[in-house]
Amino acid sequence: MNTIKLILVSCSLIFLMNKIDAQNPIIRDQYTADPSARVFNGKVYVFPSHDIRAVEGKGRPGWFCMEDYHVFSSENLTDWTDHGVIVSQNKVPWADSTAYSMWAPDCIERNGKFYFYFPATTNTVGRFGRKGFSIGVAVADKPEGPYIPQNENIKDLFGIDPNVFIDNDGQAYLYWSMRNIYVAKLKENMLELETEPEIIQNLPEKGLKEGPWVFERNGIYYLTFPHVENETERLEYAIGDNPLGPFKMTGVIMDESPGCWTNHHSIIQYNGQWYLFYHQNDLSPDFDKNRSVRIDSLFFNDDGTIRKVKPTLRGVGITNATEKIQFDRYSQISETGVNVQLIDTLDTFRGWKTLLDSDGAWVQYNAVGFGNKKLKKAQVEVLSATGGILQIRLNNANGPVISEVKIPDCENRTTVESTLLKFKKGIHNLFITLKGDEQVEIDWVRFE
Ligand code: FUB
Repeated sequence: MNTIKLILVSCSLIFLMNKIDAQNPIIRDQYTADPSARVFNGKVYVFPSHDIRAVEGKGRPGWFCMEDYHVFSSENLTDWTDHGVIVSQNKVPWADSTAYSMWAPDCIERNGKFYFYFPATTNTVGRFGRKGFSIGVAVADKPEGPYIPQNENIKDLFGIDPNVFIDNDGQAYLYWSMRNIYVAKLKENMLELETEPEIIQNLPEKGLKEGPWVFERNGIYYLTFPHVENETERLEYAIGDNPLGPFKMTGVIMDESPGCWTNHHSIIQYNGQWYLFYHQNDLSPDFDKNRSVRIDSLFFNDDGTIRKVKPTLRGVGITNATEKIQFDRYSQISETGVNVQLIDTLDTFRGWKTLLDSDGAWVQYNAVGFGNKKLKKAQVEVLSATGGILQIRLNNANGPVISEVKIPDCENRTTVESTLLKFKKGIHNLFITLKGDEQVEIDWVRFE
């Protein structure tokens, strides 16, 4: 390989291995939806759909538009690596490469191979006399790929939202949806159905059901899925003692979210904690078919039922004090005097800013890791036409002040430094409070 080629390959690898640090949403440089999370080799991998904006000639404007899949990985649920495109519609022999319909996927490991299941519109006319959704598989030796799509979709399967579950006895099951939720056993090769598809019974009859996700915990099989009980999708679950059912409707995991009609999720346990991966439309407030993946912690009651998860902006994971702490992804805010807005509504990928404008207004941001090495300064990226005073506090809105930041009047975004009055090692919940009634816009805070 000559030098220029080598430089080009290295540059594209750096691009593909893009590192993203995050709270919620966890990926902020592109739209992501329908997250299927898996633990492979001690890391969490997320296989989402990849929403893009449809334009004339590329997808159907106003509708879902997806042409490929990326995979992301993380060891700390905070820093995410984008491994780039793993499957795209023009590389799948059986898929219509003009359909932009690569909807919710899933991936599973078996005997050292990684099986990536994805729906797409077929390029041939099916049993309903038209092209329709089916599910196919792409296989890889590593979770990051390369994935090789099979030549054919799974025979006799019409539907979307594949989910695979392998039981303790080694039997694999494929679940999917098409108004109802279906299940069939998979053959040992993971590529073909072993049994006839069956509709799972005893689920709500009215309202769309889709996006199944099945897991087992302490002998209970959980069938979890989005369902439209009222206006938009909420996450519900049923339990049973067999992967084929019968299942009994048991409860709601997450209520309907305002602004985003769909929700689609997965549930995993990682390092002893359970997590719910789901999506909302944080980066596209005006169009809910450009979605973004979020994570929040999930907890069980002693009887095995699932406690309802409240969606948060803070999400999960520890934020390192020396990295930019985005307070707009807050854990909590005061009842008045705080407003979170997009920095640029025309380029939502630039993120958000926090506006404080009344004395005592505060923003709480949990789980900041200060480590053991003494930090001496706070840096705050701000904008304020009048100037003002911010106080950074520990533990609560009246807790000890660890830094007082005097903001000069500035017309452009400015980084202001202040001394760290107290250093406490470990992980802390931080508060920023406004002293006085001046208006101050905060982009981020970090410590040195
Ligand atoms: O992403 C397209 C579709 O929206 C998914 O397949 C459904 O589960 C819903 O999230």
